[in-house]
Parts: sequence; structure tokens; C-alpha cells
Amino acid sequence: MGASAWTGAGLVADVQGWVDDGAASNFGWIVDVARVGNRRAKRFGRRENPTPAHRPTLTVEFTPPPCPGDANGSGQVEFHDLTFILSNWRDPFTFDDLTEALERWLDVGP
Ligand SMILES: [Ca+2]
Repeated sequence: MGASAWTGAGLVADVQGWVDDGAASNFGWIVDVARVGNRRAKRFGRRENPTPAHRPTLTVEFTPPPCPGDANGSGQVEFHDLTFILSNWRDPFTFDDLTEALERWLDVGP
């Protein structure tokens, strides 16, 4: 059993719609296999398959949106951003960076 993979702009648009609209636009997908000669079938493993490598997986690769105030690149604004900014004061961080990190940090709560 080999791996199958799908990519494309339509697939990306579907996933983005699920992110934007939640379950309202998630009707799933139907896998339609192209006919090869007289054959038109594709076998997929179930999630209960005893061989983990044969179980279906869904991998979504994405670029996370920028996180204003996340000075240390951890993906969230936390206390460490404030100390990171102060430790790197003026190289490259400025008062604007400190203000932004502090505002965002207070939004999510210390
Ligand atoms: Ca951070």
C-alpha cells in the first residue's frame, strides 16, 4: 500500500474556508479515483488499522500569521518577550516594540 497525496489551490481554498467559517462550510471531501483501464479502485487503511503506518493521516502545512509583540519568535506573547526586548534593547528593539509586546501581553493576561 503506497501513500497518496493531494495538493492544489482548490484543496487549499477548502481548508482555508474551514479555518475561516468553522464547521459551517466543512462538508468533507469525496475521493474519486481516476479509471485506469478497467479498474477504478483505491484501498485506504482505517484509523483502527493495526499497522500505524497504514492508518490515514492528514498533514496540513501552513505559515502561521505574524504575531505582533512576539519578540522572541515563540509564537505567542508572554513575559519572556518583555525580558527578551530589554535584553536586546536598541539592538534591534525600541520603545515601540516594548509597548506593543506589553499591550499584547496584557490582552491575553499574564
Ligand atoms: Ca514570544
